[in-house]
Amino acid sequence: HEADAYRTDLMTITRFVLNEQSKYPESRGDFTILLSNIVLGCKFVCSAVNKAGLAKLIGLAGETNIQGEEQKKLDVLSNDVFVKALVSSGRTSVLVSEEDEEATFVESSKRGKYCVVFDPLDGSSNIDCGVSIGTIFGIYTVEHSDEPTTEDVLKPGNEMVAAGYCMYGSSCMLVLSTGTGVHGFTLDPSLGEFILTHPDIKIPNKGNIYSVNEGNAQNWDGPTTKYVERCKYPKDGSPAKSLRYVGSMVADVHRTLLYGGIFLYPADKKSPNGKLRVLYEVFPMAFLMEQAGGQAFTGEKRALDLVPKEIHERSPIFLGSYDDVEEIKALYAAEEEN
Ligand code: P6P
Repeated sequence: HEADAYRTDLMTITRFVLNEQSKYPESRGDFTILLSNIVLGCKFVCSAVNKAGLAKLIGLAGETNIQGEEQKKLDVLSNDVFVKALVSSGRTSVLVSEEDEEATFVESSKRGKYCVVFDPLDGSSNIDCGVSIGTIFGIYTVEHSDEPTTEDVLKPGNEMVAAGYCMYGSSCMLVLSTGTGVHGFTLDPSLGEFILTHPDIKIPNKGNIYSVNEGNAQNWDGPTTKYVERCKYPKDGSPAKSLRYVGSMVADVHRTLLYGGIFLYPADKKSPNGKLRVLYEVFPMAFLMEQAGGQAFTGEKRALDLVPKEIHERSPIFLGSYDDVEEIKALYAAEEEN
């Protein structure tokens, strides 16, 4: 019977990307190779994250491995895996990681045409309490400059060619856009393959969830304060919004993408540029939101139009359902006028 037969038409992420690649006859498959190395990194981190709690319980953490190296913290380990996978792919020139103060410039024999900016394990402070965490990445192409420099990555998000995240939660889910919509793939651990489970994700135009750290409310500026007030005490008789805040960006953004609503990390008096990093948190999530029919705003402009000056620069961010972000844009515009 068809019903109980195994699904034989498995759309794996590799097959999906190859299908995309076939749309560009001149493509030499570089992106497919790059992505397969990012996918390898995600599978490794998924496995390590799922063992983390266990390791702690049975005291594996803190032991030294055969090289006599101290058991590394999960985010350092994740970073090492991604850097090594990306360099050995032979398809990258510059890497920027949340974990590394300086950019990584790939030596010439292994250099390729992509620059990857990533947070290998965002929200890692949440690991010990079992909250979902994630890897976030964005991909630029680099013009063939003889020596790569940070100029190759200090580019506006609107020049990114792809972006995505992998969430390590109840299941391991990779959400990716290469510029033709947003697609979700779920890891089938028995196959070790990411299978297309959420083709062409579209965010609802309006949601009834707002997601912000209310603990910072005393430091917010006028427009954010007004917007959150409206979420809680709507003037137009509509129901108040629900507050959902995990405190792990990938988890909060993933819920916003699937259920709709708005995620806010505003500027505040303590952090005038907010907390989230432009290159490897704001840009990739803004890219995905726009590809899914939503939008992302910094309080001043479209997030993807920001031009970062340094690789770990921060920016305020308001992203999610198109209509919800429109509302806060109007409040900031009104503030501009007076
Ligand atoms: P706060 C996690 O540390 C993180 O970088 C993001 O994943 C998350 O959205 C944000 O910080 C949470 O910050 O100040 O609300 O704890």
